[in-house]
Parts: sequence; structure tokens; C-alpha cells
Amino acid sequence: MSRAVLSIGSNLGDRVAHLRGVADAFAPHLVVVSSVYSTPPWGGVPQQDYLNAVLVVDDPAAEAWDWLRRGQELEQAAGRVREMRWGARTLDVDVIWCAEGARVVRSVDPTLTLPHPQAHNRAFVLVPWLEVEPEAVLETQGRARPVRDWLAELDAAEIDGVRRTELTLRAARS
Ligand code: PH2
Ligand code: MG
Ligand code: MG
Repeated sequence: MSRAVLSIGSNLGDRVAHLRGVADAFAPHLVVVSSVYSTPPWGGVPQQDYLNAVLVVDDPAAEAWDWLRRGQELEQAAGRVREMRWGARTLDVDVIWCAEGARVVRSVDPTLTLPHPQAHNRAFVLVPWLEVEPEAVLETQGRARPVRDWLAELDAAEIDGVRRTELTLRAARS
């Protein structure tokens, strides 16, 4: 039994189609999906803008590693090739946060570090996450704080760069 917050992004090819593919694949498990945001590249590698969104998913049959594996399968299906760190990609599916039952998963495994070690630094993750879970709390670096407080620490220019679009992925499960 797990519930996860996934950050999805694309800046190569048919960006919105790549994101829609993730929402469609996770449809049976989708709790809520954010708006689609246009975001400047984060991380210092010059590249084109991304489309980003956040999905909240749950599945009684899944544990944290299953979300990583499922996300990686979708990345492969989107034709993702090995690329430089923080470089352009057709599709990226990152597990940001996960709870198995009532227990928030903490992992220091480099393949799946949870909560995601960079989430609190990324407006392209925090803004869509706050849209769908305004009360969310993120514990990272030994500090548990509301996501809105982590966001408030980022540069205003970075937050301003994260622009909501009129694009939609799909309706959440009803
Ligand atoms: N992903 C990266 C590197 N930089 N920048 C934005 N705006 N959005 C992303 O999804 C992103 C990024 C590598 O995972
Ligand atoms: Mg990523
Ligand atoms: Mg990734």
C-alpha cells in the first residue's frame, strides 16, 4: 500500500504527449494531477524549456520501488536515451515522496533517495505539488517543513519562471 508524489518533465519532442502518456499509464492509480507548467531549465545546462507537472498516485499493491520501476519503463517507452546529468530529455519521472501505509519512506539508496534530495530546491516541483496538495510537508535535510515554506525560500525569479499553462493531462479518478 503506497501513495507517491511524482514529478514528471519533458523538454524534447512532443512534450505534452510524453506527459500525457504518464498520466494515461497511471490512470488507475491517479489521485490528482496538477496543471501543466512551462519552466525554464534548472541545473545550469543550457537547453529548451520544460513542461512539468506533479501526479499523486496510490496503489495498494505497490511499494516505493515499484513507482521508480514503473516510471523508468515509461521513460524507456518515450525513447529516453542516456543523457548528461540535468540535460535535455524526452521524459523524466521522479519519485519525490512516498508513504507506505502511514510510514513516510526514507531512503538513502542513490538509485532511489527519498524524499527526493533536490525537491526543496526546485520551483518546478514545489509549485505544481502545492497546487494539488497545499498542506503538503516535505522532510529533507533533517527538517520537516510545509512545502509552501520551502518554496518561499527560493528566488522570486525562479518561482516566477514557473508558468501555469492551459494544457491539461487528464481528469483525476472520481
Ligand atoms: N529536469 C532536469 C534538469 N532540469 N529543469 C526543469 N525546469 N524541469 C525539469 O524537469 C528538469 C530541469 C533533470 O531531471
Ligand atoms: Mg529529474
Ligand atoms: Mg529522473
